[in-house]
Amino acid sequence: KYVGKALRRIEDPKLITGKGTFVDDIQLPGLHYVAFLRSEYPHAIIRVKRTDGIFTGHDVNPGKDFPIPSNEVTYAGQPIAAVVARDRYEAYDLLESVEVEYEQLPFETDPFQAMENKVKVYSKLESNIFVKKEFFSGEAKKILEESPVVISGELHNQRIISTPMETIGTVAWFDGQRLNVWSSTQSAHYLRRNLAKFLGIQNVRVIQPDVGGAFGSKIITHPEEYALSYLALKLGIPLKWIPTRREEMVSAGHGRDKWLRYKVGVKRDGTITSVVGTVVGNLGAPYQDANDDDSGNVISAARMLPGPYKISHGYVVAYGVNTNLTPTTSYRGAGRPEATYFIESILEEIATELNLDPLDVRLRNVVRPEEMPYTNPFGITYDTGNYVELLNLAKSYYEQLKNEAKSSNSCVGLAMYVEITAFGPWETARVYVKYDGKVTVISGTGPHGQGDPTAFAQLAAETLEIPIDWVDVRWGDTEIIEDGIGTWGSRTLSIGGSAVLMASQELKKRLTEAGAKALDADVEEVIYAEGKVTHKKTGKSVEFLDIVKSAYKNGISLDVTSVYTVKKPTTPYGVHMALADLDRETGMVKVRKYVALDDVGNVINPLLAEGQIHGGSLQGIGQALYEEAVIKDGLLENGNLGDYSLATAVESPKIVWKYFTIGLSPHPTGSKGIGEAGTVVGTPAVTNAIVECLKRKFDSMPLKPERLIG
Ligand code: MCN
Ligand code: MO
Repeated sequence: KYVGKALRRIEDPKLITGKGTFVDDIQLPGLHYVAFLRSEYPHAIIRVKRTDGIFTGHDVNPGKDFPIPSNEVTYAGQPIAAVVARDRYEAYDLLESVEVEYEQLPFETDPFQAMENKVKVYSKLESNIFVKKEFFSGEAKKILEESPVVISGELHNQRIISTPMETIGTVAWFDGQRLNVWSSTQSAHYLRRNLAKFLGIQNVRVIQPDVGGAFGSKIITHPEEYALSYLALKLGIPLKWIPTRREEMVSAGHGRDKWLRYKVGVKRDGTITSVVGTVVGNLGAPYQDANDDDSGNVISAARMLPGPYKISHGYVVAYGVNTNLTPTTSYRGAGRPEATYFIESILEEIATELNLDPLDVRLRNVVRPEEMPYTNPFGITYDTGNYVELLNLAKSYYEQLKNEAKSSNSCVGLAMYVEITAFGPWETARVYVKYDGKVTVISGTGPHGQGDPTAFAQLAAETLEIPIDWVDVRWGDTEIIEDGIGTWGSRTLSIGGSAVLMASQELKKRLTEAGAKALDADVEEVIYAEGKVTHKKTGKSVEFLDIVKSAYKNGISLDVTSVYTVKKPTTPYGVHMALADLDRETGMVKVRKYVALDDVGNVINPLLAEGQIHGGSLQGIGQALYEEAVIKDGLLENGNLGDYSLATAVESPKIVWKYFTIGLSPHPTGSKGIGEAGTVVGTPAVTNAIVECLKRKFDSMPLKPERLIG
């Protein structure tokens, strides 16, 4: 009744009437404000003069350069001292009085140079190479040599900046017994674990208030969050920290910045025979939380390089390298957009070189349905789906877009993807009914704009066969559910939702038991339907509220917590197409129309899923055409929203979304993730359109107007 319906979000009325509570709305008696002084240089030894109200690395973690440096800074924008004041204006005024001496050191921002270790980006590192991993199968190098056609080159998926509407920010208050933390985060539980470990105390409560987006940048615990919590514990007064947009852009959400050097063997008919590649990720400065996170994405970019194509011979080596730039973290798609941009640019190059139709080249190479589940040469298993069928379904849309393109200044780009979503290790859900008959669903995840709470309500209402407005959904507080993982990797609906489903099913059992008690019958003699329990023989029934009363009277607990453990992630896939108009005189590109076809298994709420495709694809378009972190001499030059161009509603094309449920996921919801699909594939769909127009390849993005003329 509810699952599969395009319901509007239950969380919206509060948010769109301005009644949300974001971290900056938190007020506490005696609240003080913290601001951070930030390094002006990419690499230097610092000496900060310690005076009243100014806290340095020596105060927070003496002798260590974590979470804020005592001695050595490794990127411009790194927090180096904190000031505490009565309000935000006083805090920023106070910052100006802090005296810092910098002794500049040689710095390196290029990852290939950094790999040579001539300049150590941090004096305590043994090597700038944070991680190196190789993956291979078959005889990639030999087959490559024997291939009739070899294409080769370098591609850069540029550094971009995650820019949610709300910046990061934290309030922390030690009440004498417990440290209470409110943070604009993607996971209250994860932040609690990190803070408890760093501070060496157990009694930490973290609350995720309403969050205005994150896109991956609020997964890790940021240095300021550690430092602020430490100061709150030490000073015993409530502290608030909210960065300015510029501070956020120099320090918080850098992502991507991954390179591929490749050689690909191809037959004349477009069949790929071998892929040999080196993937290098510029991780930026040493910061364990960020480097652990994004080096995983470098490896994922390497292992997903084959895309949905059957490539038996492959060799790839992946490096995650430290430099003197802002540390990178997960940014929507996290490794899969890079892999997809790499392989889809390569397929476009094959089509151009061999004069083949882009859709035909893909059809020739995709994994066949009879080969599913398929394990790619780098060990990633694609579970379910039919890539051939989806490409065939895409044909008519592709032809139609080409017809709409008409002139040679309008071109259609096509890109396909397979990605991995719904990561483990597990997720929790708690579902309970109070005496008033209201059903509360609590999730251990941390949705922050995606709409999962509405889907959770749909799953619970459908399982319990009750009206959806009896269901209340809550999340983002470590006190209301024992533990949790969080929201990232498009896992929330599939994994968090599966936990909700399990808990709701168990609750239904208990309600049935309570209903039977009320009817003086055995459980076998009754059935539960539409929120009522009915005696099969007598036809007598009890209403929901009376079932609940019977449960309380008979000591049957209606409070269920379930943990759903993930055995494997799952692999959604799709084909996206962009119709772009190129003004050959000015080089301006306008994406006029965008068609997205996705198979994400069961779709629980098509409206929510479509919203994800709209936002995600527009971000994908933004990376192709507009976004880049411009860095000169180790300093970010466009760290503000005037200079950093994001795609807005004005740049948005008409987006058409169709979904096909061909391959179910192994999770109880049958769903695969869709939260990142648009950014995974949107970028190459657009760059490929421009390659179609200009018949020349590009090795980096964004495709700015000045690069497209002449
Ligand atoms: N959905 C569905 N059926 C499916 C899959 C999803 O109905 N088969 C719905 C879900 O109910 C949910 C939405 O689509 O409302 C996305 O669900 P899911 O794919 O599980 O992704 P997550 O909720 O885990 O979201 C995480 C993902 C990530 S990793 C980033 S980054 C990202 C994204 O979501 N950041 C976002 N989308 C964002 N959207 C907003 N508004 N803000 C962000 O910061
Ligand atoms: Mo994410």
